[in-house]
Amino acid sequence: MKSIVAVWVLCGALVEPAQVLTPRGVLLSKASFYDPKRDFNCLDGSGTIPFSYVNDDYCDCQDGSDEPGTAACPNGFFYCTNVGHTPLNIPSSRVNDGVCDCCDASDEYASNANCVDTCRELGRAAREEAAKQREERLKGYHLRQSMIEEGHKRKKDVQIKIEHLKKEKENAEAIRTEKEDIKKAAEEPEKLALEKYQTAEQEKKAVAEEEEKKKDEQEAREAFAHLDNNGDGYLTVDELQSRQTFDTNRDGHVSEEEAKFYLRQGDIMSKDDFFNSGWLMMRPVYNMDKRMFTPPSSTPTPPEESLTPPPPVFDEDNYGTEEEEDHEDFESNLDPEDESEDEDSEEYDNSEDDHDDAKEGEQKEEEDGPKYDDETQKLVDVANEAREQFDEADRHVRDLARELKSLEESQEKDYGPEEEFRVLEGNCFEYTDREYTYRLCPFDKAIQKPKSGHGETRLGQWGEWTGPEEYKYSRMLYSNGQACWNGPTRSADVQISCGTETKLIGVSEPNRCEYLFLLTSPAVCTKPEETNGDESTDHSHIEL
Ligand code: MAN
Repeated sequence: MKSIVAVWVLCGALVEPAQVLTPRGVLLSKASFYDPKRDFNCLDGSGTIPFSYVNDDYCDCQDGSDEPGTAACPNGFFYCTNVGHTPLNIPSSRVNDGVCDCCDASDEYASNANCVDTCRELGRAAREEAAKQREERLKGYHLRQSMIEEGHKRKKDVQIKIEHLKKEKENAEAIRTEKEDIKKAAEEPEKLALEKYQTAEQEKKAVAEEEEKKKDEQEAREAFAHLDNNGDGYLTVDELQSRQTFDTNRDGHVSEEEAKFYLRQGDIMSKDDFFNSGWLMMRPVYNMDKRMFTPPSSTPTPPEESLTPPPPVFDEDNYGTEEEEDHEDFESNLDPEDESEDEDSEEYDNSEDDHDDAKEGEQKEEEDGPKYDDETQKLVDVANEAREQFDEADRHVRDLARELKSLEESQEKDYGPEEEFRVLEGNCFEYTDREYTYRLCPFDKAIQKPKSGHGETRLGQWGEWTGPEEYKYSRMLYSNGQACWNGPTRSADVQISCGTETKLIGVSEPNRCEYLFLLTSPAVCTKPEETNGDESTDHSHIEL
């Protein structure tokens, strides 16, 4: 049943010094298991067969080890020696399948594929390519040595600069303390001299406030007398209902509810309550009411266009443009939220007022002469000069502190085990594809810029080394970039391979807003292994 097709291959060219015969397709290192004088033990121990069953085109062993030279076992492997090039392990199914897989043509010994042995040519080309790559790697490795040297030098220089800056900062701090003392000494007499001005100013202000208060009180008294129709010292619902100005919903008459609103929900309001709180509510509408009986100062405006509720009913002929202003006052009294808004806008207005005041002050000063007497002015000038000098000294200290901080931070960064990446700091590398130009500034940031259009997108800030444990310096992560619409923040993964130049050779976006940068750099070039001079005998095998 089993035809014995034990085909023997002479591998003398490869094996020194003793010549070994192996069945077809057997890996040289396993040749000793195939001894024609003994039964064959399947390599996985699944059985023992007569040696004549080896390569008989029938699969006996579970691991396919009895059929290294045929396609009989689905899980077997065929070994091509490929003399002159690299040996290869191919799946047994490729034996005699009409396709040349082994460059020495050994896998197609019984097919019509007419394969020819091209191992020597291919081997030569591969060796040339390998030599070229080795050369590049070596060149990169030497460049890496210079990067290391430069990195160490820079680290030392930065350290020297840090020490220098620390001293400079100490001096600057001492100067600042001096200037601060001078400033304090100058401000003391200035403060005393200005106090008398401030006191006069405050007194003037107090008088003005007092006058204003009196004016308000007088106004309130007059208003009360006016509203208190029967002069009994109380305001009543009836009395307010007789004043159209309290018709807040403009339905033509003042309802009891509207009147009570101004009486703080009561039926009656005493004079004291009116002065304490009632007047504050009534004043805006009352003043409006007053104006309605004053001849207009400008063309009347139709009510519907200019007013929003709750305005008073008014005499169209007497309606003036100031009404809106009063209406706002009215609303601010009714609605606490509006009040805060009004405060805001008042604040805003105040700043303008301040500005105007300052201008006015300047003008006034020009008109009235200098603000202070000679002696005070001198003290103010001396204090101003001292303040300026202190500010300058303080600025200097802060500038030095900033510079120092940035250098110290840079000193703490991980520029690789031998400082080999340090020289890349401060440089940027670009790559342009169809849509974008990408820029990588090592230890700083990664950027994306559309070719057409403006603006840059931050893809990430320098984060950390993320390579595998054995060589973590082969990968960098730039994280916390601009947020992706409806997605995560952008990030860039930078994978570094050996090259004679630090260069971006590709950028892609494998996942939305996650970018992959391919960077070559001598910084990752390791020393190539020494070759033994006979590259044709490279017998490492590759399993397909
Ligand atoms: C921009 C670019 C793209 C990114 C989209 C996500 O167009 O940053 O790379 O995929 O935003 O919306």
